[in-house]
Amino acid sequence: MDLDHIILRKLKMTLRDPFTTSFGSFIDKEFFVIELVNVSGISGWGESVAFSSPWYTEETVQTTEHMMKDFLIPLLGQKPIHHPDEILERFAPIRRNNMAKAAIEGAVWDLYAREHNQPLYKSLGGEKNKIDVGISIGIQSSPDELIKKIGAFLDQGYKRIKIKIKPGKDIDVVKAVRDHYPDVPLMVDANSAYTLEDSQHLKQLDDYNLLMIEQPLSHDDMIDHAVLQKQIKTPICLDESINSFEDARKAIDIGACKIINIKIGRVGGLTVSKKIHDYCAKRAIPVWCGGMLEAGIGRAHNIALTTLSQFTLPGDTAGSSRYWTQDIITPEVTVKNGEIKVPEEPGIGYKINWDALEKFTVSEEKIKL
Ligand code: OSB
Ligand code: MG
Repeated sequence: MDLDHIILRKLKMTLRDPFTTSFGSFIDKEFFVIELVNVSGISGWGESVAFSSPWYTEETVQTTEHMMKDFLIPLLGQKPIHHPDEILERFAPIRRNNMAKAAIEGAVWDLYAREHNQPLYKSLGGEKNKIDVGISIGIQSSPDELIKKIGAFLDQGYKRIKIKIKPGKDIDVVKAVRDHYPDVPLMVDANSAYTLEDSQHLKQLDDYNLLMIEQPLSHDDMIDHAVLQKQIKTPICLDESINSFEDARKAIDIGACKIINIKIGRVGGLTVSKKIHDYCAKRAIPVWCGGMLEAGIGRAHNIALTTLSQFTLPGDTAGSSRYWTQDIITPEVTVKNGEIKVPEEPGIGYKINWDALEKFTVSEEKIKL
């Protein structure tokens, strides 16, 4: 790959509705769109997923910028790259900062696929031409409000419902939803809001036939998750705790989870996502693709990843219109009968909507490689 330059665009977009988790609410989203251009003028696209505040992981929009500009882009330009898999090792001297790494690596993958005139999902070894999708719904003001929202998303065809929980908004909410929708594939996500002292409380969730409980305990406490999993029947799925291939291996080995949520940004890119996926396939651990309220470019990467065979559960990759009044890609991502059709065009398979990209760009910088 003959790289020429990289353009970092910082965008600001506003969600259609606030999204509330146990750790805070989102309405505005700032992030970077990475355009990596080769000497022939072909562009590959990546999107950073860190939020403005370090609530979900320690990274932020600002740390992403610092890492990309001062460390990762210089490493990228240091010597030639033949295949995107080399990026993981190239960036390894930089500790963590996985979302910054993944943003750049995503652009390298897209460019690689475009240079080979093939869709990104095929470059990754994906096998599906459509993917099953679910929806993640934030904490609502009342169970009635939540039940209404769920109804609307079920009408749109989403194949599983994930609801956010936190202490004080958990068992009663799940009970109300279950009473109303006895058979809907349902799961909960606590975003680390509990401790092991809550294990008897969480055990009550076993009565509601949930697909899983996502990240009940602390981001850095895999051991307690293993203890909790022995006490509850509901499968634990880890999100925040899995930041590398080694985390996934260890979590499975000690029984800290039965399912893994793979987020490209959180684990540091598509190459490591694939490695985790392949390992989970060997260990018969189902995986699904998580979301970070992405705009179209990040969403397209999630779609491509989800085509790998062990993504056997519907993920959080909803359609563009669930988040935005206007997305930065064309066509926008649409969901029909709970499925997204995987695009067959080269690279991420969607075109950049330049009007939207320019409208949402707040700053732009070109860096020669
Ligand atoms: O835990 O998966 C999470 C959104 C922001 C931060 C963390 C999470 C989420 C979601 C929504 O659940 C995923 C999406 O729809 O993109
Ligand atoms: Mg989660």
